[in-house]
Amino acid sequence: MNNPILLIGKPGSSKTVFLSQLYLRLQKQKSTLKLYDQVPNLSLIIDALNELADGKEPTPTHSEQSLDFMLPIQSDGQRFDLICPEYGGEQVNQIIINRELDNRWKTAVSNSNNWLFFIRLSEINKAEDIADITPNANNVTPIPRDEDHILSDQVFYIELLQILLFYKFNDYHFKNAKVRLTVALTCWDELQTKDKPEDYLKKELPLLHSFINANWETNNWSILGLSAQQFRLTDKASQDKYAIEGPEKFGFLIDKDGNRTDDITQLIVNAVL
Ligand SMILES: Nc1nc2c(ncn2[C@@H]2O[C@H](COP(=O)(O)OP(=O)(O)OP(=O)(O)O)[C@@H](O)[C@H]2O)c(=O)[nH]1
Ligand SMILES: [Mg+2]
Repeated sequence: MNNPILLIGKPGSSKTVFLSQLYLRLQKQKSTLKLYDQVPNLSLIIDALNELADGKEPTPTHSEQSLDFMLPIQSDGQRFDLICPEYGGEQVNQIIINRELDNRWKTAVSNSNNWLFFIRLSEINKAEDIADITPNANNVTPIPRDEDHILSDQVFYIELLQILLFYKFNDYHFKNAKVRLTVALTCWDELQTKDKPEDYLKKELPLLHSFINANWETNNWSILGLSAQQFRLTDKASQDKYAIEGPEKFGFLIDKDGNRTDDITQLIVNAVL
């Protein structure tokens, strides 16, 4: 049985690290989910697997790459083939620039009722808040020109969801019960918070939280924290930990109640209908 998950995330949002760590967890049998067969297209993540095993951060995925990564998964005796695209996140930026999906994305959106939405909150840009500007007669802030206009990430994510919902023929009269939406706040280790993931999103991106809450059935969406890598691999001590103990020893998930588990495959359990 095929069970396509649409993984949606901007560049640098941890897509490749997550798919690599997910594969390693499954392969080393360190999770509730298991593989029931060989993974057919491992070449898609082989460079990232090698880099992580050497304690190096993976190279960004080529923006042209857009291929499906398939994992034959077994859960409680049930088998399903998880299909998840591995692509350069620059494509997501292009969706917002062009306000449309190319054919591959159209097919992916129409085939999947499980959307896994990656947001790296440590890297978001926020719109300038007028309340933060102190008027000063000697230093008048120039009025921004049109070409200076940049979407805040919060608006970016809402626009993106609206575009995806448009191609899913969403009827805004009803709350969404068809597409299961799982928001993963990635690189959770960088946030240094004890908040529950939903509380944190509400604090950081309140409009996005309201948009999702207003448009999805309560039991059809959730927010989790994900740290697929657990820490940056920029210093020698961290690199050595990866190289000596193995990447699969690291990474964790924060469930919606704020509890931590090392079994990051639970994100898939949560994301699949
Ligand atoms: N601290 C920390 N860094 C992470 C984590 N996951 C990924 N990173 C780092 O963030 C950067 C981006 O991660 P990738 O997995 O390549 O992101 P991506 O979404 O595949 O990016 P593109 O391929 O450009 O679309 C890399 O330098 C990773 O090492 C994490 O959980 N914690
Ligand atoms: Mg990538």
